[in-house]
Amino acid sequence: MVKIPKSHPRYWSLYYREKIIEGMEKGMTAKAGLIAHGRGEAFDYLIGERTIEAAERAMKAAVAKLLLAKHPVISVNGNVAALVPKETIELAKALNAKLEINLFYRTEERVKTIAEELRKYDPEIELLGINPTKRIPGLEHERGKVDENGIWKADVVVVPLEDGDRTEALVNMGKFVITVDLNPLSRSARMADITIVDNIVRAYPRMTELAREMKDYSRDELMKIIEDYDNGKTLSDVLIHIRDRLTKLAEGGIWRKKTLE
Ligand code: PTJ
Repeated sequence: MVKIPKSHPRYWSLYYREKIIEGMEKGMTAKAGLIAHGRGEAFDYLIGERTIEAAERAMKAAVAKLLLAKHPVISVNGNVAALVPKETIELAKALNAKLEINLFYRTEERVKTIAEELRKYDPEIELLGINPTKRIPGLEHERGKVDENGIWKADVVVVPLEDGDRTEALVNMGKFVITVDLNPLSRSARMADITIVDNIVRAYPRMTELAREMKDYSRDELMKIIEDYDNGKTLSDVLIHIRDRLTKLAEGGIWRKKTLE
């Protein structure tokens, strides 16, 4: 990994970019994952590279739903394994959720490499999706393979940084789908039951904090949070946030003022 000086004004952005490149070089992240990351970066710029109120609201509803779930599963893909391996394990533990490696561009080699990466952070962690025997109806080829004890059986599934097709197929299977996606306009964002429009590097640690806080809430309190939640409003609020932010920037002037001589 290229060493980036901490003093660099874009340190964190470059740091995670290097993580994704490293993930690809290790054989975890798909080449298309680099493109997906760039798209995420662009939306993060528009949002302001921070967790906005609409995302916080969505995270709270997601955590409430996951705490109430009978069989919650968190899906792991190549981008997630490169960016937040440790944080994914922490979140699964805080929620008592299972982890399933589920890849869009599935190869057995990638599954194995991702499992090895995750086990660096917890050698005992249970990982599903290694030998999946079930298939998501309507999804062709490798990407539809799921674990009988994982996504197949799950009532609530977290599918971050996901392709819209698979999100839709999971919704059609009757799953409650939670996604983390920086693009509020993506098919995944619009298909999911709860959409967290935030960078996964910020969202997962915050969700873990929320899970630890909310695990003592009563069933009624958790149900109320879910009932009051409106995903359509969340997505609208994100778009309004971007619009207002861009208007403010355009009116205030963001360019370096320079006198031409
Ligand atoms: O590892 P695989 O084989 O399962 O493949 C993973 C990718 C990401 C290549 C695959 O799922 C894919 O093609 O996804 P899409 O359709 O490009 O969607 C990924 C979405 O994640 C895009 O809408 C991005 O804006 C968003 N995204 C990218 N990086 C982040 C992100 N959202 C949150 N946090 C990020 N760091």
